[in-house]
Amino acid sequence: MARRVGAPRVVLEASVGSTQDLAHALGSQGAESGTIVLADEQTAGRGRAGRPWSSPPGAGIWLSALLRPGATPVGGALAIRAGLAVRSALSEAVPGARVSLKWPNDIVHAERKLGGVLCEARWTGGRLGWVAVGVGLNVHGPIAPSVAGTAMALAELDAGVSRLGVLEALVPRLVALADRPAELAEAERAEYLERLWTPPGEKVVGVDPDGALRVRAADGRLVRRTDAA
Ligand code: BT5
Repeated sequence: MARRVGAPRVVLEASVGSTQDLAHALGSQGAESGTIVLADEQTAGRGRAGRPWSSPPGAGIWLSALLRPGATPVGGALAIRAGLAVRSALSEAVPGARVSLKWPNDIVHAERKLGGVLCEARWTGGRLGWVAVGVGLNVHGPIAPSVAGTAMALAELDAGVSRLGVLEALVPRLVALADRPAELAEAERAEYLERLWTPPGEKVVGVDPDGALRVRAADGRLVRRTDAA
């Protein structure tokens, strides 16, 4: 599996609480950057700010990448990049699906959520130890009733989608994120804006090198949105 998806090591589990917890445990044991944790099911998958992430068995890709970035990413730069990596991987592996990003890093199609990204850093003595980059993607479904109104699966857009096909495109892109500079480059910011879905009425002016979104509010003020929670 590791050879197939282009990772130094892949840990495969039938069922876990959260792949993030397993990635952190591996991080504390010295596992190398690019180690991937995959589970068929999560019983306590989580989103940002402690929100729950529904992860039924076989329904999607529930993955954490353990990364040890050479340069400590500023603000939400890594999360923005991870979203871009997912979108780019999907355009290669699921060409029938047109997906966009919703700030900071939801993967959406026509306002419905296909997936999300959760970055959790662990620090030791003021230095970045590692980051667990969690990616949840609804591939085949089923979608849990609790999110049925807002979520969808890739198979609704392309019946031929396969989890392995998506992983082959996605994992090398995630592993490579450890080698990126601290700030988002101009080209990444431009790509992000090009792929961004914004709610009607919202005027996005730009994205900063730390991933903050600059939005023109209704009263004309410029707002810098950094709160990814
Ligand atoms: C996210 O959080 O979108 C990040 C999700 C990351 C999940 C991955 S799975 C592998 C790894 N291990 C983990 O434990 N987590 C990561 P957030 O933006 O906070 O969105 C959470 C919200 O999305 C919830 O409050 C629901 O409304 C909705 N949601 C929950 N499960 C969903 C699903 N399967 N599909 C679409 N929406 C969902």
